[in-house]
Amino acid sequence: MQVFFSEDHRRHFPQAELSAGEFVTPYERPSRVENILARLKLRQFTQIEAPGPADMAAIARLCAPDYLQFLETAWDEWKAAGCAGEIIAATFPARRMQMSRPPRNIDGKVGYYALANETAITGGTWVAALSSAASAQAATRHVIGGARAAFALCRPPGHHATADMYGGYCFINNAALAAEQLRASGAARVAILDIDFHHGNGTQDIFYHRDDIFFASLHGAPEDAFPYFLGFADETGAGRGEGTTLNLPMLPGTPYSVWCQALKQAIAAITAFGADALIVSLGVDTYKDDPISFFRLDSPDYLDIGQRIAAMGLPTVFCMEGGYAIEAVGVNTVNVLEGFLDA
Ligand code: 7XA
Ligand code: ZN
Repeated sequence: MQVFFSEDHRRHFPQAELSAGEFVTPYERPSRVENILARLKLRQFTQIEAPGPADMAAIARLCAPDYLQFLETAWDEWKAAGCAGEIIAATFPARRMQMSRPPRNIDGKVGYYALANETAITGGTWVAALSSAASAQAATRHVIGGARAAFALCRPPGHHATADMYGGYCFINNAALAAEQLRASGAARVAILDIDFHHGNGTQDIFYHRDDIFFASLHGAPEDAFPYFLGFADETGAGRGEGTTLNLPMLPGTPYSVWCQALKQAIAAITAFGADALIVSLGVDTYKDDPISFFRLDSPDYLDIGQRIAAMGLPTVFCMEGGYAIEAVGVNTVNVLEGFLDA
């Protein structure tokens, strides 16, 4: 399976994440992909390619222009305002405040475009986010060109990013870009299967009113898990999109036996939808030892997941999302790909 990956991910390496009331080294860090790359090489995934430049026109079609402008210029504005540290959001438009007026002040703007404050922006974030999007675009091009599957080793991840907000370590929604690209290439119906531990609120938000893109997500129940405010089972799509969103939230301690039933349900729904192509938001923070999550999947389970996804028989783009148990992230991620190839 062809892998697309950009070294520019390293340009995004914030030093601080606000977690449990303390500043810690961010869980989402470069060593995650280094571990995945090492495992890919060990398991003879030798076709690893740099993606080339991002298709900016496609990104501009997906995201709000003011949001992209913000991402591109935030660091310079922040520094020009005399801010010493990394960009961290502090003030948000909360209930009954104005949601539609981006402030002039950079501190205000940051809160306006952020959906949470664990995600810092640094001088290299914009370049890294574009390189991650470029990997998703290149992997999708490869599948459009006839390959059965491709793996976009995206970092930073994407599924929390909406068209106009960043957070949850995400800036540009890579899976959404892939879905639109597949649609533009002629796939009439596209499905996104999000198996990351966290609900893909950004992907859901982008496609909530669409009847041509199905979104299914297996995740920690929002009552218990980030992003807390979306991903409930009764969110099923709206307007023309009614019925094209499927949320399968699960409780703390969920083992693979239970999780796998949800996977089967999601696969059955995607099959019934009649998808012509599939994108997998591939997070492995469902792993039992993940430091910020609470499911109990084990490494061999990821082989089984890959096999079940392959049995759908669809052209498939895998986009990397989360997974923070650094020592196991490579084995678990590559197990999904190997399970897919072995099926
Ligand atoms: O899939 N999304 C992630 O893995 C990022 C979750 C960020 C959680 C931050 C909680 N303070
Ligand atoms: Zn996650």
